[in-house]
Parts: sequence; C-alpha cells; structure tokens
Amino acid sequence: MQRVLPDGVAERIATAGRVVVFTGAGISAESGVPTFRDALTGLWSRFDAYELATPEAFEADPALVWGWYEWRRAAVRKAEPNAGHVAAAALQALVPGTVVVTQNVDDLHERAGSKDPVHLHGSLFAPRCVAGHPFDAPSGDDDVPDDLGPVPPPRCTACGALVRPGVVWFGEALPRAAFTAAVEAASSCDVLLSIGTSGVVYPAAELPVVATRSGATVIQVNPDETPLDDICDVNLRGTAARLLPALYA
Ligand code: BJW
Repeated sequence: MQRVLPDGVAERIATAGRVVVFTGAGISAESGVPTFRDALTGLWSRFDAYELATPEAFEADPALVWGWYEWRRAAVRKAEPNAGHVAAAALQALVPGTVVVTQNVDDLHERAGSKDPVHLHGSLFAPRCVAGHPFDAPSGDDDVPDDLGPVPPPRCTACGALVRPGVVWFGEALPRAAFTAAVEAASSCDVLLSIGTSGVVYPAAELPVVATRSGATVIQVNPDETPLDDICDVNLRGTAARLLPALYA
C-alpha cells in the first residue's frame, strides 16, 4: 500500500491500550449520507437548521419536520457502511479498549460491526413521543417515503402524544448517559481519533480538548481544516475511507 501516514502514527495506535474513535458526519459522506456543513453538499446549505432541527420547529410544523427526518431515514437505510466504518470496527477488535463515540444519527457504525457505539446526538431509528415514551420505528422499507415532503407524525400508542425523531436538536441536552460515557472515555484514553467532524457543535466538540488535556495523543482525519487543528497532535488531510484503513495496518 502507498504510504499515507507520517512515521509513528500507526505504531502509536497499535500500542495504545485505550482508543476513542470520535466521529462526525464526514465518516458517512463516502456512504452517500450528506454532511451538514460542507459548502455544496451539506444539509445546512440546502435546508434551514432552525426550521428543522429545533424543538420550536417541531412544535410549529410537526409534519414538515417528521417528513424531513423520514426522508433522511430512508436515505440511510439505502446506504452501506464504507471502509472508514469498517476500519473503526476493526480497530475495536484489535485494541479492545476502543470506544466509538459518534455524533451521527445513522446506524452505519453498528452495521459495520462496531460494538455499542455511543450516540451523542441520538438516532434516526429511536423515535419517541414528546412525553418521552419510546415508539417502535417501522422496521420495513415499504413505509419509508423516498421523496421529500411533509408527513404527519404518528401518535404515541401509550399516551396519544405526537411522536418525534429521537435525535438531539439545537438547544436540547445530550443524553446524559451517552455524554458521561464519552467524557469518561476521552479523559482516560491514550489516543483519540477525531474523524470527519467540523468541531463546531458543542458540547461534543469538547471531547478532543478533554483528551488533549488528559495527555492523550489526538489525531484528526479530515480533508479540510477545522477549529480543532491547533489542539491536535497530528492532522491527516484526507478522507475517512482512505485514511482509516491505514491507521492500524
Ligand atoms: C470528511 C469527509 C470524508 C467531509 N472523510 N471527513 C458553546 C459555544 C457555542 C454554542 C454552544 C456552546 N454550547 C452549546 C452551544 C449551542 C449549540 C451549538 O453547539 N451551536 C453551535 C453550532 C454554534 N449546541 C447545542 O444546542 C447542543 N445542546 C446543548 O448545548 O444543550 C445545552 C443544554 C443543557 C441542559 C439542558 C438543555 C440544554 C445540542 C447540539 C445538537 C446538534 N444536533 C445536530 C442535529 C442532530 C439531528 C440531525 O441529524 O438532524 O447534530 S446539528 C449537526 O451538527 C448534527 C451533527 O451531529 C453536528 C456536528 O456536525 P458534524 O458531524 O461535525 O458535521 P459537519 O457537517 O459540521 O462536518 C463534517 C466534517 O466532515 C467537515 O469538517 C468535512 O470537512 C468533513 N468531511 N467529507 C472525512 N469523506
């Protein structure tokens, strides 16, 4: 294989006892799942975050918001994990103290074989009602609309309240157990890999900083510069599917 890593990076990972693989939308980009902030293809270049990804937006127009998330759920169902997701799972097998922490609401880490990924921003596949009761996401493909448009959300079978997407919107707290697990992992790891995230959404973006302050080596994989560049020990410019398989080779 052509040499794609600076000297010592793969060795640092191979000798680490604990690794955190911290991922953002960029790791799923090569599976065809759009990122949020990429200039031409990012969701926020085509859609208004505050009309779709806030509790106020859902209150104002539940069908608009539910339909948008159903459209995204359909797209994720059709996507397949890429070499980056597979490499993250392989790393977990190679270094058993590896924890995958993702901001993504897709299920591509799970489908690539990662064990118990920590989902900081929830999941497209775990809707709940606005009163907090879980709601079984439809499992078949047939009832997922392919086209983008308003879809009235279902009602909770327990209490009759509207069902909402099980994701974390702006202004909402992250799931406590997930965030606690992520901070614990970041503050006790030897290496944190920050992969395909713009590093602008908090509190998730604090995790690489927590790892740095705790003495870990922080390695970033991203084709572009991010605000995290300065605190990372190594900045690898390239895509996740190309670079991640080389990290543990
Ligand atoms: C590739 C690639 C390839 C491309 N390979 N790489 C401190 C300062 C300022 C603001 C705040 C702050 N603390 C809190 C805030 C407010 C807010 C926030 O951070 N705002 C900033 C944006 C200004 N945070 C919140 O509101 C959070 N909640 C909160 O703080 O609550 C407080 C509270 C406490 C107690 C009670 C009540 C409240 C919640 C944040 C929720 C974020 N939600 C979203 C939507 C999820 C649902 C959905 O999917 O619709 O999460 S927004 C969106 O951004 C999504 C993502 O998980 C998140 C991060 O994006 P990500 O993954 O980094 O993607 P991109 O697109 O930004 O970047 C992709 C990167 O990949 C790029 O760098 C590319 O170059 C790269 N790339 N191809 C590798 N092939």
